[in-house]
Amino acid sequence: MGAILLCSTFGIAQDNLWSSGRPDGHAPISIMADHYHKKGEIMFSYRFMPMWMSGNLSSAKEISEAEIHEDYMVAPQKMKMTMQMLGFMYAMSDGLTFAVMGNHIANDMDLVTGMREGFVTKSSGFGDVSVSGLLKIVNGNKQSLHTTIGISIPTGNIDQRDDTPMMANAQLAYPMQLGSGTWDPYLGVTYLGQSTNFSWGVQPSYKLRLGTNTEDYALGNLLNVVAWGAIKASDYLSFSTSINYCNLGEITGQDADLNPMMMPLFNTVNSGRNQMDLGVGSNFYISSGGLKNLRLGLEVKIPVSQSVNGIQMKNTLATTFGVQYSL
Ligand SMILES: [Cu+2]
Repeated sequence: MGAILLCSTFGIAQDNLWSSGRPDGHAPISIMADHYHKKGEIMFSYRFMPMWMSGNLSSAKEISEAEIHEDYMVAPQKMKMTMQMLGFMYAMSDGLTFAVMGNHIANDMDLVTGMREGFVTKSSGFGDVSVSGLLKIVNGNKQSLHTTIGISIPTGNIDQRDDTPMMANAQLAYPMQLGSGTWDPYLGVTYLGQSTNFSWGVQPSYKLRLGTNTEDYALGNLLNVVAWGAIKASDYLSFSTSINYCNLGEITGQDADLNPMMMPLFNTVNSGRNQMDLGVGSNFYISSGGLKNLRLGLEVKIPVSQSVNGIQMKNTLATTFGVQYSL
């Protein structure tokens, strides 16, 4: 009720509305569901998101391959995960925007045995599809608040296999799989604010896993909190910085095809992490002409602190390049 009153009070002065019609009217490109649309608007987006891992951590400290080989036959060395994401948004009304996202994932992992034999495993294919509704709570006084309620549908394959020196067509580690295998509802709240030359936002979100998947496990729940600020350098260019905290829970259950003594990422004790990332990015926005409402975004994120349960790979860099176009 309070929100409705606020909405109608602030809604009178159109100049006072928070607006997406500027380069920093969208959050840094790695952030999803940061904005909603006006009734009838449609938006398509494409994101290219490579991320890299290198070396291993035991809790928050680096651990050598030799130390890993004391307990496991194989040690992971490097991993690259490339996600490509397609998104579609449609505003059914000024208060409700519908969003669907699908992705394609390609993973590469370099590993080494205790006998120093190196090998590579690969997996690729379509990941999970998410469907969500973005509900505007209030927009006024150059500030906006909305909530996102969604569900991730387990379309991604979780039986990815590849040949290894130990076994042909071996089940691959949990992080090499393409989806969670479970239906994952999520809830997020996004606060946005802007002044003439600056903008900022905060978005906490939580993703829950329902039940266990066909391989008898469930990934940990995911808490994510991101805050960002941006400066509008001109009508078409902005620069941003962001700080992201995430807490991913431990895997429950286990995939019977994965021998926990083989390598750290086959053992669910080595799952779940806390991580803080610092990001810098830029948005480019065309506000008029034939390419009106075309946006390009680039963001680079570097982990500034990470602490893992047990032994896991160390994240080193995550980048996002994206194109968005609204009609
Ligand atoms: Cu959009």
